[in-house]
Amino acid sequence: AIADTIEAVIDEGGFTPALFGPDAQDVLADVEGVQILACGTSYYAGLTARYWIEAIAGLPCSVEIASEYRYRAAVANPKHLVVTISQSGETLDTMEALKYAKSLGHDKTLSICNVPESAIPRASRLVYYTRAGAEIGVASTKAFTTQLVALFTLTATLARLRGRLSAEAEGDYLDALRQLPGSVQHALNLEPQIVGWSERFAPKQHALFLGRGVHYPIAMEGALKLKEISYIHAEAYPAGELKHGPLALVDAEMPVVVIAPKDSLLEKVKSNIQEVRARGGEMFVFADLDSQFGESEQVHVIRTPRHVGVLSPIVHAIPVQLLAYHAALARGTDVDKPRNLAKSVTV
Ligand code: F1P
Repeated sequence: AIADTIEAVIDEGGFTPALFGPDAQDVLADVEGVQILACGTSYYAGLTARYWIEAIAGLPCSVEIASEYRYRAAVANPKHLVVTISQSGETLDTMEALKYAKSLGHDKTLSICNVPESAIPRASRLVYYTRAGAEIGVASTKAFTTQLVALFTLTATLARLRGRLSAEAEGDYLDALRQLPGSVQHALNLEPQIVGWSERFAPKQHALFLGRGVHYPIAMEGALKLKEISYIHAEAYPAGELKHGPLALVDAEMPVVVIAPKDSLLEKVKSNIQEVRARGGEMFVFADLDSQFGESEQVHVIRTPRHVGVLSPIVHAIPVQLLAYHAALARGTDVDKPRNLAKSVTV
């Protein structure tokens, strides 16, 4: 699915507005900020993109849960691009948020969606269809990774339009995208090890997920997937927030999943791991091949692929989703049709 999305970028010859529709040059050229609106997993894709949009495109970006946005007296800047993200394109809260944004005077609207001609893209000026194929299960999984590729593409396109993307940087990002399917395949190949972990999760009632920086939203995605399909109560925290409360929950019965690739925050994450360890917590660490981690009785490590830089959250989404999937299988829940959830939340 990711390879198809990337191929489209490469076919267009790089990060050009044409990827977002015929009107895109006009709409995107003078964008001064980005407002992202989405629910659930799509919201976490937006939170991930915020790190990219601020750092690479140099634009202010806010991300809001769509079901809340319309209850605020939001101050609209019509030069801000409103990006809705929705796998189904029919989520009512996201649609209502889009309508509210338009009523405030927002005219620059982009829908990132997986279902052609669904309601949200029809109501948007620009559309980017992710090529994830049909999501079989109710919980959004492969749509998430393709949403992230789409959002990275948007970021690089905005950066280029703003003169912030050198030819060299563009080449590097395209290379990174080309290599992404291989890294994702490597992450998928970790499945047997993840099955081993999932058996330890299955009897648990609760779990914590920790990440820092751009990997914090991936921790949130891991926690949501675990809740949605295995019904294990899970919460995600930025690792630095642990000492401000959640550490009180840590004991031998609370598995702690940590996303710890070799980025500039790794040393801080390692010290958070020590905090958990000192409280007798059992840790399950996803660490890429470049980050040094010693295993112990309390610290289990799965090595994700070599660090892929800015695209690292895309690679780390795979193992946390697989962990939820196998924990659900081990508990005997219906992974495709979780209780109380609908494929498109239209109420
Ligand atoms: C949003 C969403 C999914 C979640 C579940 C319920 O859907 O919250 O992320 O996994 O399926 O709906 P969408 O707007 O992305 O279609």
